[in-house]
Amino acid sequence: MAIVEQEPLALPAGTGTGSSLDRLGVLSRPTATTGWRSWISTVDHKKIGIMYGTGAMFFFLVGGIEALLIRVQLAQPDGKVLSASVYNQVYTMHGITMIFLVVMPLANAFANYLLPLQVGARDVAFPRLNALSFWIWGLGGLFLNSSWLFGGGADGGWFNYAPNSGVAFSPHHGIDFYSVGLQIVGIGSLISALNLIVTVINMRAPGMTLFRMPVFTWMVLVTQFLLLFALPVISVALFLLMFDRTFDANFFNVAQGADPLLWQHLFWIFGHPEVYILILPSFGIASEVIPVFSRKPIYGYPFMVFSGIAIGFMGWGVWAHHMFASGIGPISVAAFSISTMFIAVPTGVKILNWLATMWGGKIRFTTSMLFSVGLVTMFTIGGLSGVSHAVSPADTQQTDTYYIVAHFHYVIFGGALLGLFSGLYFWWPKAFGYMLNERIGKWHFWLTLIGFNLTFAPMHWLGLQGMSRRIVTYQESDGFTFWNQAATLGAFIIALSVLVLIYNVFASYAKWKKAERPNPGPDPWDARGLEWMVPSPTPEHNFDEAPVVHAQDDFWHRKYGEDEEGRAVRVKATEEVAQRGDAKDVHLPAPSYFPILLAASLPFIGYAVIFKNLWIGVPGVLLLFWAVYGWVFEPPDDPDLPHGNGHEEAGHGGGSDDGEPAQAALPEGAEATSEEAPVG
Ligand code: HEM
Ligand SMILES: [Cu+2]
Repeated sequence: MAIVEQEPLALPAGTGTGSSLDRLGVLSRPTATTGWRSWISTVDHKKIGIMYGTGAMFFFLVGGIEALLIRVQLAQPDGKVLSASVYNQVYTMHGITMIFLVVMPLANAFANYLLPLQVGARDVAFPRLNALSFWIWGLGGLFLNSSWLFGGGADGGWFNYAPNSGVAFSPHHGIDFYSVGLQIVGIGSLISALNLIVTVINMRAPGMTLFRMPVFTWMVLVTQFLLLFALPVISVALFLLMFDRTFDANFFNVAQGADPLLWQHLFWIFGHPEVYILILPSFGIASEVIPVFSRKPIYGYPFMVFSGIAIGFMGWGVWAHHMFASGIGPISVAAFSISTMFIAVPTGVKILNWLATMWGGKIRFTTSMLFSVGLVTMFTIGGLSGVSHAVSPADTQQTDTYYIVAHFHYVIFGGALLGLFSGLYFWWPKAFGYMLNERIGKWHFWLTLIGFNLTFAPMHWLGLQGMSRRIVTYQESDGFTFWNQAATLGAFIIALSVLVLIYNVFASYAKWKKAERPNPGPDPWDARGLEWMVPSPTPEHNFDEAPVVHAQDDFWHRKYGEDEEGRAVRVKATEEVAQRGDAKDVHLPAPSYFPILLAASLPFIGYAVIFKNLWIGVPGVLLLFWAVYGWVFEPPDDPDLPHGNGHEEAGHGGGSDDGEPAQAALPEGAEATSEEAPVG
């Protein structure tokens, strides 16, 4: 079948001719620009980012309710709220949901929305693939949670060690949904990772050299490479587990000579880089927020970037610190103990650089800044307990106790999630055109911080006193009651803080609407990145003209010069350097239904595998072929839609590392600020 480049091929008969399918508007090009059709057919990175965020917040509520159930069960000795088997399912699904369906997609929400803007691009490299990765993630997450409707969730913990994960010990389908569902979700993350990597490499604006990119963009880039290499490892492990459970293979069956440690190695070769996949984007967010609210450039930009890259590399050499008590032998234990201690160095560099950025700065404690400071302090506590795990004899005491549960909640919740909340308050006006209320925001912050520490701090000493993790209950005589009740109270304070956040979103929107939608302007925080150069909310086409970049923090340098003492002096008003966002006929990738259709085929195939029923798979396979067929024949951009607002002329989309813009046309009247001037 010959594919003629560029020329849209004649669409199959019946499309665009009023046939029933056309009346459904499925095969013909979606033209809706508002309403649900515009969302399910969008290929706009900003809308996709907002959908990732909304989906992740939905799953945060699901994972949060599971966390409250855990805490209610453990609030008193001999608890009877949940049975042991349901308890196993609840903490397992809580862990899986919070990691794969909350923190990862929330970070991806920011990456999708911001990365093209921060590098000065119109969109990501492959807009339809981007939509596909979102729908695969979203439908994969629902598929995974649908296990609750088919006998219950996975119950072997979020890392489901073999042989516990075998049918012999977990006969219901929960772990089948885990092995198939995470493979589906993984496909979405992999496609997204490729897309974002190609966007950074190929789509940077003229002059946006790699070492002029914001730290957030760098941390997202490192994260995508970690995803690119880590996801295939867990996919292989899940594939083997699926075969063991569904097709009676023996990859982890001891009786057939297999070694269950294979699963642990495969899981943690993925699992440890996974923790950096969770934290690096939040590190990037803090590196954007702290300079803006300290009114100083990030301290040690190259060190910030290289320490992130170093963490990305070193993260591959520490996985067996999760297996110190699994019998891997003293040599391996010693080696992984040392490598784990080393990884504290680049992490420490980041913490020191954030403190040095704040040092001597004019600090504004906005809600966003408070959450970033929260990240720095809570993550440091988590990092320190992490170093204590690296001391393998001590870890033999700590492993599988609540000391570990405390540790990873301080780094993932205290680090990653607080960082993501910081980003939420920082970029909310850019995405939605109104500010979140700062007073309510500060309530959200303090309730979160107090609830968080009341929940997880006691777990350090509960663990050292011998309270194992994953126990459904304990006896009065164990002496764990008081601090478990404190932890449960803390969990409910966290729940209250989440309600305050939701209230803030709706109350701020209602107040803004009532005030006839006053616009916060392109740069409400007086910030530094290119994303603040375009109006709020960001126009669909992002930039009117390709921004030509001359320095790191280029937008800041357009606004501020430097006096003799090196102090920042305003040289231009924001209105003079910001883009108006009113360009017409901009060349935009066209919406499409085929990404969601293709994604929708995967759960069918998943159910067919789990229930070993090919009939269930038939609609999935048909949908898959139809979607691929439609996708191939659908021109990526509709000839009827407006084209060419001069972006092609400006060589938009092709970053060039020599800093020389290919065919750049600087905006009317704009003059570049002095090259490379480090303005404070
Ligand atoms: C919202 C407040 C939260 C509370 C009250 C909470 C509470 C808990 C508790 C008590 C456990 C231990 C269960 C056990 O071992 O029996 C647990 C496990 C876990 N939590 Fe959370 N958590 C919360 C948020 C989070 C967040 C935000 C994340 C990650 C992003 C997370 C990730 C995990 C993981 C991975 C596990 C391990 C599950 C397993 O043992 O397989 N949690 N959580
Ligand atoms: Cu680890």
